[in-house]
Amino acid sequence: RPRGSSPGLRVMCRRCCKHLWAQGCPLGFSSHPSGGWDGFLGFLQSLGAVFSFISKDAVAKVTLLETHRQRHNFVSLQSMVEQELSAGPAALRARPDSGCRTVLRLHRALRWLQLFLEGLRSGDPRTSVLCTDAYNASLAAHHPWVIRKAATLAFCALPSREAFLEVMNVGPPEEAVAMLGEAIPYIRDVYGITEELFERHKLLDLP
Ligand code: 1PZ
Repeated sequence: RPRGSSPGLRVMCRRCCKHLWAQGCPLGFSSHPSGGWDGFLGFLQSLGAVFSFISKDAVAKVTLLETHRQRHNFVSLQSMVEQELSAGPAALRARPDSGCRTVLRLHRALRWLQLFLEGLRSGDPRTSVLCTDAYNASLAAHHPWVIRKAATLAFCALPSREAFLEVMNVGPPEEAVAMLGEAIPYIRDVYGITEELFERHKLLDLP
């Protein structure tokens, strides 16, 4: 997609976040396919090739979850966790393609997103700094050195705050900021629900 043509965050935030939140699910299980992540990923892809190593991984994860959802008819994140745990926690830990370990990666990325969007909303113009800080406070702890290095390099290519608010395609900057204020609480709620569920089932460190 060319720059600026992404329905991106507007679609994500106004519609998908509400779907996600309604079902308490971060992914794949709402009435909206892929449960909201497609809005973000379209937006990420519109930011250009520098971010494609990130979007490729995210697309692979969303696709895996969508395949699992269709194959097993999962209706909620909770039902997926229950089904995958039914063979016991050891069997789940041994699976490199489980829905749970995949959701966990996106769950950590959602924390990054929340922190980053909060920073963007705050008015701080230094997008790369906001992004790096959000990353260091979330995903970085779970990534090996090379990934941290590559991610930090990619963040330098982020557009300015003005350009960023513009590619969000919401309208004038003030409107984009207002939309963030509307969307962030949904992201926070979805994050909290998943965190609680995974903590209860001791899944927060799935390899
Ligand atoms: C707008 C700028 C976008 C920055 C996004 C910040 C996230 C940086 C993540 C960099 C890692 C990408 C490379 C792949 C990493 C994978 O090794 C890990 C672990 O998965 P495993 O190897 O265990 O299967 N993948 C992740 O941590 C998931 C990363 C998903 C990133 C989704 C970003 C959503 C962006 C929305 C944009 C508005």
